[in-house]
Amino acid sequence: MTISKQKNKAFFVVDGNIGAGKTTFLRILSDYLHAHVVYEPTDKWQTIVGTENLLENFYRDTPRWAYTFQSYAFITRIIEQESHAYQFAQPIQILERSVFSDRYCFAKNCYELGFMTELEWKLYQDWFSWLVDNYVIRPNGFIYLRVDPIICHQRLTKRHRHEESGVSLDYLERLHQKHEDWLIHKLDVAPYVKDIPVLVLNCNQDFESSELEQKNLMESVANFIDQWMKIDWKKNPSVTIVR
Ligand code: TTP
Ligand code: MG
Repeated sequence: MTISKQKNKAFFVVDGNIGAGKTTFLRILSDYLHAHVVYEPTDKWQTIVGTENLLENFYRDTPRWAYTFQSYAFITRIIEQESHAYQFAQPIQILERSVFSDRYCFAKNCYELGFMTELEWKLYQDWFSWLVDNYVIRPNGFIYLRVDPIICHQRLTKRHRHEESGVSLDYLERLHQKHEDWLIHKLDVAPYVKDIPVLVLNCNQDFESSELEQKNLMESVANFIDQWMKIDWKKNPSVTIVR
């Protein structure tokens, strides 16, 4: 049974560019809300067999590995989310990105830049639509961390994941536009994705080191989830929304 079929479970997705601060945001969020956080499975992309590192391969030779990477990203996200759903009792899960981030930002961008052929893009979209329509999981809301690409660049330089050393400002600008097209303008997205509520948070200001900024952001998230759960959550005392 997929999460979509489990009653009393809701899930929200934190989205944003590379280096926007999603992992940092989720760490803070897990302290504020009684929600279970599922981080992006980057470790699975970095260690697969022996010395093969798919993330590194992807950045080293993107046209060769883009389709492979997107396929594996899809399956590992689902496995990660499902395994957490069974391990934890909290009714709310918050995910770092989802298969929709891949579809509308990363995979699409790869195709547009010529890193996926016409055929690969068609195959990807075909199995993606079929799996999503039949088995996957519609998020209850997206939380979009909106950050200027130049700030993302500074943050990812600070984080220094060695595979990402070649990520350019130009690439971040393209991905930023993809997030805007998808989450703000809703360009070229499936109707059921269009209907999912989006909370947009301006995260340009450093929040890692500012308690006040953290509190403001967390309150916005709590309000967003609260609005969504208005009918149900009071009946369910295990959901705690701290303000
Ligand atoms: P991460 O939280 O690692 O960025 P991310 O999870 O969005 O990246 P990815 O897409 O790869 O998952 O933040 C990147 C770095 O930026 C990290 O070293 C912490 C730093 N940072 C700040 O210095 N100030 C901030 O306000 C934030 C949010 C992050
Ligand atoms: Mg992260």
